[in-house]
Amino acid sequence: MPSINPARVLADLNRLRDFGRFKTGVHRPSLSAEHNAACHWFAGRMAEAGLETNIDGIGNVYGVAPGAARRLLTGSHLESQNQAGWLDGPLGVVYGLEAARVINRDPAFAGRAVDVAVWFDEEGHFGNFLGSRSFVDGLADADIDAGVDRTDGRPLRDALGRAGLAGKPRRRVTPAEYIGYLEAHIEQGDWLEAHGLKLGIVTSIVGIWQFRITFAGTQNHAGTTRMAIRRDAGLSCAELCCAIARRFPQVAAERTVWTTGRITLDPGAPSIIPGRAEMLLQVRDADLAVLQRMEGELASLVAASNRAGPCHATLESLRKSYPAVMDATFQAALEAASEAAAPGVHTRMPSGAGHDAQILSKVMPAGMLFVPSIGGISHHWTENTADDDIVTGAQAFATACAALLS
Ligand code: HGY
Ligand code: MN
Ligand code: MN
Repeated sequence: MPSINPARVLADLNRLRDFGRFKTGVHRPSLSAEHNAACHWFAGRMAEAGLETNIDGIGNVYGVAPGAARRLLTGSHLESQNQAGWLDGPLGVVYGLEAARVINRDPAFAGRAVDVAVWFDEEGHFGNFLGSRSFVDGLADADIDAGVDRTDGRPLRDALGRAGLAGKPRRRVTPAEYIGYLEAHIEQGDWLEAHGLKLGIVTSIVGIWQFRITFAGTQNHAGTTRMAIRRDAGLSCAELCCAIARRFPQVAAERTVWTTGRITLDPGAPSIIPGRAEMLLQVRDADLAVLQRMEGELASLVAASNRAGPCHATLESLRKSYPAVMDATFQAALEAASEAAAPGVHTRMPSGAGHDAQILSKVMPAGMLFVPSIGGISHHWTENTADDDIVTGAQAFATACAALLS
């Protein structure tokens, strides 16, 4: 079985940390200068490994081994959440590159190869898995036209143009082009660490349903407007958050989670009653029927808010990714490789985070491998994984790639 180069894996990961460094993490939003630079640097590393590289019209970065008849696709993403961690994404692309390095040039794997993809915007700065969806099922141009940066409102088309990608064709998967897709990722939770485990074989990936609820009230003076006649959009928003906190636990399943990640009050001044409020709510579960049930409950709570008044709430569905089950053969290969790399300290587990693997699983067998997150922290600049665990994961990943290509 192939042996990875631990120092090279750690060096690539730490080099990627330089692109948008923020405290001990990174701030590398999609199509930022730092993200573009990281993608170009990584394309150079793929070229050094003998892969033919290309950045396509949606910003996916591909490394393709020339001449192989039997291919395994690997990958993840290089943009980060705002002011977040250094490993969420980069771990998977570096593992894929390392597997390509130790397998593609091995005469024992003649005619077989590992390709690597860096998927654009997994973190959803502009939309819903735009990069991997573009590769898998084409992604309508209208979705790109509609994309705006959720932080600064930049149109996606403008950002693509500034990155030199305007008008470039977008690569689309062809049937049977790959035997499947394998992605490594940090767990982003504390299950592995809490149970003294080193590797997680992912069984399923949650669906993420994202909603915006907007409250229309009446902006007015905070001092002279009598309490009895106020239409305070901020208060109505807070009351819905409390109603959700009371009702959702009664209808949720065991692993259902929900988060109000952003509340915006307009105009957001202490002496002005907010005339408008907006909340972004996200619900996640691995069961489609549960997601549908939670959406129904949300609609009921919004309707109840409107019956009670005094503000009017509008519910919008912003994005829906669907749950995915990982391929059984790929899970078995990952489990065998995990047993070889870390005997007895691995487990099968669901993913509470969304990943591009759930998009790729629509058109090919897909599997995922997790490594521990220290303290279960992620989407925060303190996100980290011990070097030894990074190296163990890289070895298990390459071993699984080789087994699947054998
Ligand atoms: O939010 C997620 O599940 C992923 O980390 N973007
Ligand atoms: Mn990620
Ligand atoms: Mn993430």
